[in-house]
Amino acid sequence: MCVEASHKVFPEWQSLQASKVKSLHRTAFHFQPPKNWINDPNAPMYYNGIYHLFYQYNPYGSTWGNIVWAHSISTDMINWTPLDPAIYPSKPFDVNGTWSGSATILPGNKPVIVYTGVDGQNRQVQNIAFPKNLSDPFLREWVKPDYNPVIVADNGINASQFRDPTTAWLGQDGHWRFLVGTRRKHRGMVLLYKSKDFKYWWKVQHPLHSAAGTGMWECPDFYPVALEGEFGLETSVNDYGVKFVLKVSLDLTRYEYYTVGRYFEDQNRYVPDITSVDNGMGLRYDYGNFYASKTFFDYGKSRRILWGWANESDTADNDVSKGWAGIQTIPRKVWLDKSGKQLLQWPIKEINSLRGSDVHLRSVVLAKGGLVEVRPITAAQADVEVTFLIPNLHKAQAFDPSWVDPQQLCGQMGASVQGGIGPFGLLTLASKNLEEYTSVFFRVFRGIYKKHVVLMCSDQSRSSLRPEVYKPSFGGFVDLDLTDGVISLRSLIDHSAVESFGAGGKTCITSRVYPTLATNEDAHLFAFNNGTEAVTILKLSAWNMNKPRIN
Ligand code: DQQ
Repeated sequence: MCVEASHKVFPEWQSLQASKVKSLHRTAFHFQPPKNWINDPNAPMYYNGIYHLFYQYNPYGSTWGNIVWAHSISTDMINWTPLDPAIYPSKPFDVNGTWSGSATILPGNKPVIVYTGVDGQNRQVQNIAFPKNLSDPFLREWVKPDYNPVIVADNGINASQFRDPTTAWLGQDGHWRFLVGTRRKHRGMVLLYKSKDFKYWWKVQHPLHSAAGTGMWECPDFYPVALEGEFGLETSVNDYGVKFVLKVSLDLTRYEYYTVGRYFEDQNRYVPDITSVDNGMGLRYDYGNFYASKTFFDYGKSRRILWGWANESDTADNDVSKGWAGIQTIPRKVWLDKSGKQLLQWPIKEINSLRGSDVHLRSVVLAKGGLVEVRPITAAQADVEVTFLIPNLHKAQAFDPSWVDPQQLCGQMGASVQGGIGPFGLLTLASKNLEEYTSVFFRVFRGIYKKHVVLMCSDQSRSSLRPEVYKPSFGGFVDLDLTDGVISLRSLIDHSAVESFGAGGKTCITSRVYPTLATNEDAHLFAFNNGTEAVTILKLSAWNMNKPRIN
């Protein structure tokens, strides 16, 4: 086994087709192709009324390898139609790989893709591709001009660590710009390239931004967010009413981090706000299984949409035997929180169109040890929204300031470890007698520097009776003013995926799990409280989710 572009390569498996695709644990309303391996979402875009999603895909097996850009289209980002791969190795400048990249809509309404090619000498280079026929509404075929590559690694850049161009933006000076991820020794960074014509590119002397000790920055994303309101901004907007977000996918940890800050275009620098931790330990879009994400500006609905890849938590030989691996998370709208310190994320509203029959609870008190089954519902394929009220906030246990790692804390204090206020939340994908469940819950502590510290966990440790599965207890803190004692949780449950949104999308966690008992009709959903203090379910609504047409 070796590692390439951070993906484990199993040479003996990368072209091994499963004889039959196993449907157990396949998701119903998440984006998946019918079989094989997928990873990063690429070049998502909205063009003339159609959403395009490209993604890294292995046409020959369910581990990473033989990567092409698979292509699907949609009018609602819920139902998807597959097309033939749009970009695949075919030229000297990408003969060894067509890796991740992004789309830009050029003036005159002309889309262009910039992607990383791996050339004949295994160097990572940046290439561009245009639609062959702009009057084809589906943009099926893409042409790579012979003047590619448009960027090669110059002296001082490690050509095997030089990839994943961002969407380009147009500066005040009329020059295009995009970023490419790289590292110098252990310093992760994004290099800034400029062009007048999108063909000839030159590198700005210094990186737009870098951080010591963070290693290779994969799949960077850089975009403006409005200081007020939930609407999104086109990537070239840069005025007094905006801040900027820089997101990087850290190859070292396989987690993603973002900062919120200012972009000084004339100095070619991005400076994170002092409230944004900038050392690879700061804010994350998602504290669970979520990587290589990318946003795009949806011209149709003036919002910014985030796609992320949720890999399997299963072993590679199980991926091979089930014949598929990887899903894309539900597209999320992203915007800046009122505090200006973090983003908020929420599943696109189109997902609500899949909601079928429903069940509602109101004003249910969950005393210490309380457990309420939410039924009748197809708990393996559901959308749940719940609002809790914590009446006795003063009973919260003290927070120890040495608890800096939320994931570690969730690992030590699972759903079965009694607390003061919490753990309370949901047991998703639960078997009838609770041999299996994925718990998504909160704990509230009394803080020192702030009134309350809220911890959110998505705990996979009891998710499956199968011992070989990776079962972390993911966790993140929720920056919430709890004075009214109200906190909300939404979970999208889809057979092997549990995507959860705490406090209106302040903290999000995606889990991939493989129950053996809690499958299909045998899956259950519970609300629970394992704190000494009672909490009240002010309102809970759960819906069966219908299955859209996906690929
Ligand atoms: N996946 C791609 C690379 C990228 C990595 C290769 C991130 O371009 O750096 O499949 O998952």
